[in-house]
Amino acid sequence: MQKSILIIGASGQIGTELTLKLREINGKNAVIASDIHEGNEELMQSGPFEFINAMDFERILNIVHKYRITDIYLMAAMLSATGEKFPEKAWDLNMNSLFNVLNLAKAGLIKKVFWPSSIAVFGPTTPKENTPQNTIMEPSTVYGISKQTGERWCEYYFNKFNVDVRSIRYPGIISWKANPGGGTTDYAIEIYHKALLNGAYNSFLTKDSKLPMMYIDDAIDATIKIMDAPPEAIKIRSSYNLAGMSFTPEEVSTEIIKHIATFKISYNPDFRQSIADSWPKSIDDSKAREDWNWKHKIDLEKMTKLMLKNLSLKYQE
Ligand code: AKB
Repeated sequence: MQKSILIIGASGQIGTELTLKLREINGKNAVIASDIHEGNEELMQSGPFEFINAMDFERILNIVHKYRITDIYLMAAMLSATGEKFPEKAWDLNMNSLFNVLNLAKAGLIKKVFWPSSIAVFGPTTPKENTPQNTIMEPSTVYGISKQTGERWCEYYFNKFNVDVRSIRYPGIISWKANPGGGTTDYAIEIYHKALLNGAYNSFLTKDSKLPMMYIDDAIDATIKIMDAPPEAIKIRSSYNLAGMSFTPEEVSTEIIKHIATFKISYNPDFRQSIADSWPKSIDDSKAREDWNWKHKIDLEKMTKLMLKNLSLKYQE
């Protein structure tokens, strides 16, 4: 059967690059982008686009019929920092959108679902270094609570209804094509923009706030790998730990100084500090490596080169 993919939340940070990559692999007409607002020019010109509110079941159903969709990637979510400002909205969006898609799969209308979870499922009582796949999970943000609950529902739909849902716990994702939206790890993107634009950055996390992070190319690669794996290889149906690198604001700054010698960083922690403090510092992702052959490629040094090169070209346009 021909694959026909729907990306919900395609105009966002990860959705944009995921759509572009899936179109490169499957052909532009096999990948339908959708969101509540238009994406950047590259996304909008690369193939079909539909307006979809992820909470509107009838609208999603309509698009599933229209394009005979087989696979859905649900990338719409309210992230950790914005979620703390709008807790009920975050809960409604993050949970209802997931039920909409899981129920389509339960009804046999689509074949496969990708739903991202996050390191936010962990909390202050979780072991911080090399956080295991199975461990104490007491998230303290609305976003984290919604992702942990979502993981339980994914596993439940797989066990009870045989829904082929696959998920990974994204660390902070660093990218340059589309802006991030309301996360705690967003400092690690802003810092590159400000380094190029102002030569200085005022960090909202302290200098030693170490967090798990990943360059976008690795995140997209992992997403496509888990979706392409044979069903029997996917032994975890809640969500897989996934790791690339871990670093602090001070370490990114040291790396940037290798390229922009005059770069200066200052620290002015805000409400996002307590979110960062509740999350792991590093992640054990050996299960993903064993089960579906996951390998990351990009470290802090390579990522810094890529971010500065691509953003300077973007700013010259
Ligand atoms: C956030 O900071 O909220 C996200 C995440 C780690 O899921 N980037």
